[in-house]
Amino acid sequence: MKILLLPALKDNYMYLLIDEDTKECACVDPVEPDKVLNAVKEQGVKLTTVLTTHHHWDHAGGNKDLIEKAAEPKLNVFGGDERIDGLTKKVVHNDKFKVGNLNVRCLYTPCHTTGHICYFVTKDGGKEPVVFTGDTLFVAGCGRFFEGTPTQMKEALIDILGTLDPKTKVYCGHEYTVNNLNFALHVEPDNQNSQEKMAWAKEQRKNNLPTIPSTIEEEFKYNPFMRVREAEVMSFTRTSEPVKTMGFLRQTKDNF
Ligand code: GBP
Ligand code: ZN
Repeated sequence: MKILLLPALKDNYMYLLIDEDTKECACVDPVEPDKVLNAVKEQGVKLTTVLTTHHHWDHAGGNKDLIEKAAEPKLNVFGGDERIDGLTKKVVHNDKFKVGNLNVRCLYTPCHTTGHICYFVTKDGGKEPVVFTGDTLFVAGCGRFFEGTPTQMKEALIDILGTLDPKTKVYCGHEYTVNNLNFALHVEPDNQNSQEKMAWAKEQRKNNLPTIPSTIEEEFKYNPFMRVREAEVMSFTRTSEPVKTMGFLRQTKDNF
């Protein structure tokens, strides 16, 4: 399994997911189709699949153009929302399919939008799995709750993404890490993991490098939205209830 990170627009990330055995590949949220097709050509791989995390234009807005421009006559376009351009297969929670020899499992994580899907990818006998989290989970943060509730985001982050193999690599939809850590340190000023991640993230950005991927294990150490069960975070939100904590954190960050 090889993953290529392709920056797009101001702070979006697209990805190429390549199965090195078969040279088949998928792209995630190809908002800038020309960049994706150039990378496909350069890698000498065959693009068969589009994985769309959600319908927002900065993620799904390139689908139509890509379908027209792609060499493969029939790209499979997966997603969990009828509002996604070019959708050929609407998926639901735990739907499974293959990209070459790679196994993809769909994780339904509504909240940022009602049809948001994360894609969990493994290789039989392979190393650590990966998950493409779109605008549900960011490094050190999460997406705004445009179409959902604190209960839904708690389920998405804790019960679904949080129960994946801790070594799972997290590939998210935007480069928001430094901003997110600013907020994380507002919530937990003494969290050494957040302090260290901030120093590293600032250095990466200074050198024009991405802060992606992280891992699920790492997110539990500094992401306040993944830490809604921790005493330190609940003391900031003044409740002992994870869902209420989630709601309070989101509201606070929306106004931060
Ligand atoms: C920052 O730089 O950290 N304040 C952000 C950027 C995702 S994009 C602005 C922002 O609000 N980004 C969105 C988000 O969820 N951020 C998490 C956060 O602020 O903690 N989008 O482009 C956004 O989803 C969009 C597109 C929104 C179409 C609505 C529609 Br309709
Ligand atoms: Zn979005």
